[in-house]
Order: sequence, then C-alpha cells, then structure tokens
Amino acid sequence: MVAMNRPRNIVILTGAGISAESGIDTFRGGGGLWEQHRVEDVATPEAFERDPDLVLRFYDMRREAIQTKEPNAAHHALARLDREWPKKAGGEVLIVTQNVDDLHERGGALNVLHMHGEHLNAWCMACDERHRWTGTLIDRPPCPACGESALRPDVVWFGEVPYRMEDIYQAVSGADLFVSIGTSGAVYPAAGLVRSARDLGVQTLELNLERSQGSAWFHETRLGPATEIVPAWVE
Ligand code: BV8
Repeated sequence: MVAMNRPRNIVILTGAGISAESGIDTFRGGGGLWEQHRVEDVATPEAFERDPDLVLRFYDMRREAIQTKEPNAAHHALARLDREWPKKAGGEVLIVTQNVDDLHERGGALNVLHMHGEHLNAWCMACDERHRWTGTLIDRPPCPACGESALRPDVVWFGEVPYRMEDIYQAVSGADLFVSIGTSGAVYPAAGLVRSARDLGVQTLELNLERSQGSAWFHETRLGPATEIVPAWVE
C-alpha cells in the first residue's frame, strides 16, 4: 500500500475527475458543467445578485443529480486508506476536496475537508446558519433557524474565499506526501497547493486522466481513469 518510502502524513487534493466515473459531470471537458454555462453566469456572487433564479436552478439541478449517483472504486480506495493508514503507518490522511458532492463521505472516508463547500448544505444569508439541504432552493424555503427566505447554496463561488485555507496550509506543511487526483489545476488557491508542497520539500504525486495545468510541479504523474489508478496506488 502506497509504497512511496512509507510517508506518514498524506494530504490528498481531489477534483471533479474523481467523481466523473460516478456520472457527475466535470467542469472542463466535453459537455462539462461550465461548457453549458458561463461561469460568470452561475458561479459568482454577482451572478446570484443579477439572476438568483438561474443560479438557484443550476444548483438545484446539481444537488438533485448527485443524490442519484454512487461513490466509485476511487472513493472507496481513498476511504480504505483514510481508515487503515493511521494504524499501518501511524500517520494521518486528509482528503481536501474541491468537489461539492458527498461521494467521499458516502464512500466511507472520515477526514474530508470541502474547501469549496457542499451541495447538500444551504447557508442562510439572514442568520448565517448552515443547514443540511437535499431539496430545492428555487422556491425560497424559509430558513429552519430564523424563518427568513434567505437561503443560498453553501458553495464557494469565484471571488469568494475558500473554506479553512489555514487548516489546509497547515496540513500541507505537515505532510510527507501530497497527492492530487482528478483536477485540471485551473482554479486557485487549490491549484497552488502543489507548489506550496514542493516549496516545503513534500513529495508530490498526480493521479489524473491527462496531464493537468500543474503537472510540471509534481515529482510523479500517473495517467489513467481514477477507478483504475487510485486503487492501484492505494494497494
Ligand atoms: C479566491 C464550487 C481569494 C462551486 C468552484 C488569476 C490567478 C490566480 C487566481 C485567480 C486569477 N483570476 C481569478 C482568480 C481567482 C479564482 C480563480 O482561480 N480563477 C481561475 C478561473 C483563474 N479563484 C477564486 O475565486 C477562489 N477564491 O481566489 O479567493 C483567496 C485566495 C487565497 C486564499 C484566500 C482567498 C474561489 C474558487 C472556487 C470556485 N468554486 N466550485 C461549484 O462547484 O459550482 S470551482 C470548481 O472548478 C471546482 O470546485 C474546482 O475547484 C474547479 C476546477 O475544477 P476541477 O475539479 O479541476 O474539474 P475540471 O473539470 O476543471 O477538471 C477535471 C479533471 O479531471 C481534468 O484534469 C480531467 O482530465 C480529469 N478527469 C476527468 N475524468 C477523469 C479524470 N481524472 C481521473 N479519472 C477520470 N475518470
């Protein structure tokens, strides 16, 4: 398992590519999510201000879609690593995901940090409370805490600050191995983590279908579908 000179602490960054074989569209790729919408029209605070119905419908559609999908062999392999590694190597595994689906958790992973938020959370703009949300928001439901109809998707839009960046940088600085899986390396600050890891002398590995924008920063890149190369790497 993970034969690379027995690292202790492992930070794993995942992107849409790890959920692709579960049937969840990636963002940039034939027919990807951003191909059908201009990012500026559906994934920015200005878009929400300008056309809230378009944005709420975009996220309602994706929130409903993920509930019909299942975790794949890559999610299950990472969950196995997450559960077994501390016993095997006395180190920690942290999955930092850019994904807003819940497939890591449903695949059995325990230490998951959603740096771009989660489809299945709604955030009240009136009282700042967050709520688990599997329904729609287009109908402006009342916030369960304060009753105001002020709920928005709890996802980080472009121009908004990703969640828990301090914790993420802390985890990277304490890692022996940084692994990036299924991301194009197009969006910052997530795409900059590999450079932070390199600067700190951390071993870096990329597992992806094709070379990403950040490939040059990885000590090693292995190409192939996540359901094949992730279990092979974990074993
Ligand atoms: C911020 C949630 C300040 C919503 C998302 C210039 C330079 C640097 C930064 C900027 C810049 N101009 C603007 C910025 C800032 C901007 C940014 O980076 N813009 C880009 C376009 C240049 N970033 C921000 O605004 C961020 N906030 O910067 O705040 C700050 C900075 C530092 C510290 C504190 C504060 C906020 C960005 C968050 C946006 N929200 N998602 C939603 O989901 O709707 S972004 C969204 O796209 C994802 O979350 C993900 O992060 C991102 C990239 O997507 P990927 O996951 O990589 O998916 P993609 O389709 O692109 O690629 C899929 C990959 O998988 C491909 O490589 C493919 O080959 C591979 N693949 C496909 N199938 C498989 C596979 N691999 C394996 N197996 C398969 N089967």
